[in-house]
Amino acid sequence: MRTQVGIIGAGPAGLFLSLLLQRAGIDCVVLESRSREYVEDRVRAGVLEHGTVDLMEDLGVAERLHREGMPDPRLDIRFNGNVIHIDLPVLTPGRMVTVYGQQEIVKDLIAARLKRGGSIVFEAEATGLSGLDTNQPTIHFKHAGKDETLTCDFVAGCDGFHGVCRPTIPGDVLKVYDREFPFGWLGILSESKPFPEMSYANHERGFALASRRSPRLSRLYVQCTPDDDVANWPDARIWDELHIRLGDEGRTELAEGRILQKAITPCRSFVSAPMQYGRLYLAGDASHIVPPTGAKGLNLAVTDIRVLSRALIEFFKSGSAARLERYSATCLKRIWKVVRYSTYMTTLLHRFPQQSAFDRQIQLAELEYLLNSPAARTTIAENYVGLPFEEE
Ligand code: FAS
Ligand code: PHB
Repeated sequence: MRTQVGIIGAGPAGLFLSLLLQRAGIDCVVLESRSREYVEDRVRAGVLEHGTVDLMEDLGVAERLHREGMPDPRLDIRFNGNVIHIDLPVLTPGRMVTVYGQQEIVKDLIAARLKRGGSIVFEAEATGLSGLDTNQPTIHFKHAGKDETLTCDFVAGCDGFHGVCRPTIPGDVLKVYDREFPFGWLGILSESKPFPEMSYANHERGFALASRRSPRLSRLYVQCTPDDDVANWPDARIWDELHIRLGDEGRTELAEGRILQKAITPCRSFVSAPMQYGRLYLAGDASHIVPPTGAKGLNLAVTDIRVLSRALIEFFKSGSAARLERYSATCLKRIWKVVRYSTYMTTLLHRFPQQSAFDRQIQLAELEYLLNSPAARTTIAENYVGLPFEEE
């Protein structure tokens, strides 16, 4: 097989890239190791920044998003009986976020890609790359029990944190920045009336979050140990901890319901640089992950793709490689600001096992400061809705 851009991974990064390149008349092929059903059922992120919604509108794939997505003007932070209200349109005039499940975005993007005649090869697992230092790199992959190759002008590594692309960059070239937090998130999807607001909680027993996917579907999280197992979390224990940590001891606020999905996600900040090597360009989780506290993983993948698609289109249209050469530097400036924000929110809201009494007082003082300072709340708001996109 041959194409101009070989895209590994049909997550948000790979799918958005395929639609942007296709619209510019650039031939690309998406290779995805899992089945279509699997990727469309994978429950993950849920909060879309303004910029992500704008991109979906720009690509003409936002019709269902506007019908089923939920514009979210506010987030609450609960601690010690207090509630910090962060009103997004007040603090960042005219801006807010939209709640819409990542799996719904993936469905919309796959449908659009296929309807527009683009190709996605499902159950095609990339096993390696060769020729990255030439202008004809090759992706080696397995499909239908056969060893196949895809030769291209460029490879887009959109294969997530456990993909094959990042490890292709030599160890003496790739620098890794890594912080594993001493806790994870147990996330559930439940058939229950959601909380009216996006509600985060810092509680003595640990962090909790009440989010949603629809007026009848709740997305709820509790902090757990990093090596925890869902088997340790029967439904009753999950609901008990959610009621307590969200300050609903009277059990009058949080509605319970049938739990449809349970999974544990580690909390980790990870950045790898550079995000390019020869004709390979990494985007999204293939290059970086952030703790889910800031609701940024998906949105950061999208901003990488905005930069990469623009650079590739410029190359194919004008022959200029200027944007490609500075791709990594351009993305990393924003990535580190988002990692900073996600790390700040994670440090603010979780109970750290080794937390000293001093650190606990600092954490509570930070929360009190947010409670009483519009300026402090504005800094959270402007990061939460999404920092301005500094077009290069
Ligand atoms: P993805 O991981 O989404 O996509 C990579 C794709 O590449 C996958 O479909 C994979 O099957 C495929 N692939 C991997 N190796 C391959 C190979 N060798 N060949 C072919 N294909 C291959 N973010 C939030 O903002 N909020 C959340 O609540 C949240 N929860 C999360 C929960 C979990 C369990 C995980 C893992 C992540 C979560 N995230 C969350 C982050 C998540 O949303 C990512 O940021 C987002 O999926 C990034 O998109 P991609 O970069 O496209 O990577
Ligand atoms: C979600 O709805 O999945 C969600 C919301 C806010 C976060 C993380 C995840 O910070």
